[in-house]
Amino acid sequence: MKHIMNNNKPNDEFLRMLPKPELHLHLIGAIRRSTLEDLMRKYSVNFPAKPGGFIQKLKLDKYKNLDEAFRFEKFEDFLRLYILCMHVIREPEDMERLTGEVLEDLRNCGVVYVEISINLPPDRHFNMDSLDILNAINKAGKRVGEKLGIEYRIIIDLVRDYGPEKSMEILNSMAEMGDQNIVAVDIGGSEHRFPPGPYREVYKRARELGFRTRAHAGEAAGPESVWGAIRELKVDRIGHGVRSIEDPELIRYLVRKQIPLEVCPTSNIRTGVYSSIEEHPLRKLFDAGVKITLNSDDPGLFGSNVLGEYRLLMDRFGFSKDEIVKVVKNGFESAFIPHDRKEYYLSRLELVM
Ligand code: ES4
Ligand code: ZN
Repeated sequence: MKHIMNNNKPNDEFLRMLPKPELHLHLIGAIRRSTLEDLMRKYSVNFPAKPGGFIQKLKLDKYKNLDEAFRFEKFEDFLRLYILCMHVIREPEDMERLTGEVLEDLRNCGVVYVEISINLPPDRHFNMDSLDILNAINKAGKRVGEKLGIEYRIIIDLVRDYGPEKSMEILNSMAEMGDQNIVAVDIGGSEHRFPPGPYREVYKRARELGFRTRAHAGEAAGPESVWGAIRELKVDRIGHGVRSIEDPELIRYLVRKQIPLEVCPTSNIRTGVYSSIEEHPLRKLFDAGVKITLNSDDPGLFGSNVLGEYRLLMDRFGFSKDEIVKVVKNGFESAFIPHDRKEYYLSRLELVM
């Protein structure tokens, strides 16, 4: 009679114990606040801004202190804070520390598999080139991942603001770097200013090189951006995609093809895509049969974490246990790993049910 006793109402312990995937996480945006402060001290990047200094160049000088900068309400202001973080990750040891801490924080939320996004700068970034960055991530990733029991892969964000030519250069350099645990490419950055179309050849080349693909779309721009990612770039997954809800034909297409959306509700509130959780279309997307996955995007900068996103499913979107498990399964099924690895994670889920 277990199934009668067993209600379908989730609780915190259930959410924590579920072995979860995280498919949409920017490594830089996952930085701990305390680590950002440490690194700012290390490199003497301080508020208030000095004339001609970096804080001013980045237009962060309208803030008196870091607290104020963390209260961004617009995507542009968020990106400025993101660039400040990049600016104080200068040495391989900074990158290793960041990676180790991020994996530790994820594991504490019950994440067992993560795809980490990172952008490779077009030029040397202080004391690191692209290979130094990847080596640092893989060094910490291997060590901490094995110790804590969390598997990771890397997604390279080609950043639309760099333009397709620069992106193609970065992509071609990736082909020469040997095995770096990279599974896919992405275009993040300013979606509203850079539509996907011009990236068609970059994505074609990425597939030829054996990479899987996703694009940020339907976050800062509307359904046409998602259509572009699908038709022009032929992506495997959509980063965000929530604004697909504005086009019923697109919703039917996403359902029929089961194209995964990487939904990040807290991110959408913090960057102003929706003004409240009540307005967020997550529940509508799920009920329509869209294959949604749940992710945290930039938890360090949003002051959130993956577990908090699952709490939103439970407390604010009214998801049952079964519905939450469906979202977790969607994530493992959509991961850029071989079929047998997916089966492994799906079977681990069975054990906690
Ligand atoms: C993004 Cl770094 C980052 N975080 C959240 N949303 C994004 N869209 C494009 N880049
Ligand atoms: Zn993102």
